[in-house]
Amino acid sequence: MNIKISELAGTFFNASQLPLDSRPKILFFGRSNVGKSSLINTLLERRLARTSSMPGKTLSVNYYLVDRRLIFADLPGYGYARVSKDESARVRRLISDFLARVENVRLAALLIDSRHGFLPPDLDTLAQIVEKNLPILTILTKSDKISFSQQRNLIEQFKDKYGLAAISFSIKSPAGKIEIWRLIKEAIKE
Ligand SMILES: Nc1nc2c(ncn2[C@@H]2O[C@H](COP(=O)(O)OP(=O)(O)OP(=O)(O)O)[C@@H](O)[C@H]2O)c(=O)[nH]1
Ligand SMILES: [Mg+2]
Repeated sequence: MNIKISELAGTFFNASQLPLDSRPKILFFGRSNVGKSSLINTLLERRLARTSSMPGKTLSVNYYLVDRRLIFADLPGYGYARVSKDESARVRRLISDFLARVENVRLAALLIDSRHGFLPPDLDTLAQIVEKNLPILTILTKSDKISFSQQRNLIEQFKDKYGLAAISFSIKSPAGKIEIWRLIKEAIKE
């Protein structure tokens, strides 16, 4: 995929700022620090989304416009124990208000850390995505941190236990990126 243009197209801290927007969208959900912004940067081949080794970097919904026609929505990370209760509740509310309002979602990518698997807040997010009937793709991030056979087992487990298609991804290897782009293209076909 040759991306010609990508740019930050909006930053929203609360539901009242969310625009009505009918352009096709790919959403990126996941716990704080799971690698959402890093994945977006890898896909766009640019350091557009800010990343950090400190969890809680992205606290807003950020829209990236890709080739003038597709929106990548980088969602704030949830489940980080060290943010205040108020902040954590604000993030959860922002995500659920966003889900209630967002239009034309072509794919909801749910990122899960390969080392930790599903944790309770992920199941909560999964339930929200399922309730909205959105097409879902589970992406097992940081796959460089586990072995090849562990990756395979995890993918099997996601299929058997949750009925979810999952793929492994690492910012250190191009294989996952090619596959994710293939799935995105498939999802945005008219
Ligand atoms: N080893 C390894 N580290 C990664 C990978 N992806 C992301 N990281 C690192 O994990 C940290 C968090 O990455 P981010 O992309 O900022 O995570 P995020 O999900 O956007 O986090 P929040 O914005 O806090 O929700 C950074 O230090 C990244 O460099 C990966 O595939 N492998
Ligand atoms: Mg982020």
